Amino acid sequence: MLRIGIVGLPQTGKTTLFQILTHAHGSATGSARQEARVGVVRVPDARLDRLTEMFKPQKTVHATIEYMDMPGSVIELARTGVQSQALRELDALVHVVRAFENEAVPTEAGSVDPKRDIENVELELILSDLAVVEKRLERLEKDIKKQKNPALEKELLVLTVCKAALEKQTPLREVDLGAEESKVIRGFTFLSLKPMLYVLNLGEGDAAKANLAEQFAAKAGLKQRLRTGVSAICGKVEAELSEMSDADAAEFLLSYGSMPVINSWV
Ligand SMILES: Nc1nc2c(ncn2[C@@H]2O[C@H](COP(=O)(O)OP(=O)(O)O)[C@@H](O)[C@H]2O)c(=O)[nH]1
Ligand SMILES: [Mg+2]
Repeated sequence: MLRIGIVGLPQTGKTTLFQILTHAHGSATGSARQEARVGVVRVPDARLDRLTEMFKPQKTVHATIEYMDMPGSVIELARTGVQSQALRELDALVHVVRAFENEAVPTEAGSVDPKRDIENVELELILSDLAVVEKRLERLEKDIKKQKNPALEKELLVLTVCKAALEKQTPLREVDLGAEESKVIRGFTFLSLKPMLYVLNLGEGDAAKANLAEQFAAKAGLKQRLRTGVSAICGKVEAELSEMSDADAAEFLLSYGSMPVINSWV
């Protein structure tokens, strides 16, 4: 099962997105403050439906995804040893980036600036990995001096490449390591190595602007990055939609003049 962590700064819409994806109910700011909430969803798959129809098996097993609503600030999580463990266990990250203005919902930095937030969080993931790499390299150099060992030398080589990338502030997910090299570093569960999907959480006024995610991705230099995707939603509209019947949802959508579900992958 794929484990995907919904991360970001406080008050960006993480819990809202979690609730949309998992249809979980309850207060967005309630008891889920301290611990990550977990929701398992079945992945819709038209091919599987067709096969089930054709073969009528006793049981149909969908692929599942586990979403974790990671509370608080991902920066704090990445900085704290014990808590970063929860991040390390994830297969991929969804970074919810606040793009909606709402004075009633304060932002941590005092203003809405998606590009800044993305860069700050990325830097934190990179610094966390760099600390791990430096510590391991120190140890490796000592061990290799004592005794020649091809496996350790290989590890040294790969980690040196990683260190150089991290020092240039390049996340490891964007480093094109070979299969064998990737295997060497798998055990470190580096944070900046995890595939990343940025989800821009737009204001209601922007809900109908279908190409906003793409424009933003281009401006923020996020296009054509390895293992990186950009998408946009309007959390508030989506949250309302997910509570409605299909008929009500269709009517509600019409009032927006177009589909508020903005989904652009780059
Ligand atoms: N205006 C507006 N408010 C939103 C949107 N998404 C979330 N919010 C509000 O922002 C607040 C924080 O959302 P929440 O999902 O709890 O953020 P979290 O702290 O990242 O989990 C809540 O009051 C939400 O109703 C949005 O797209 N537009
Ligand atoms: Mg939350």
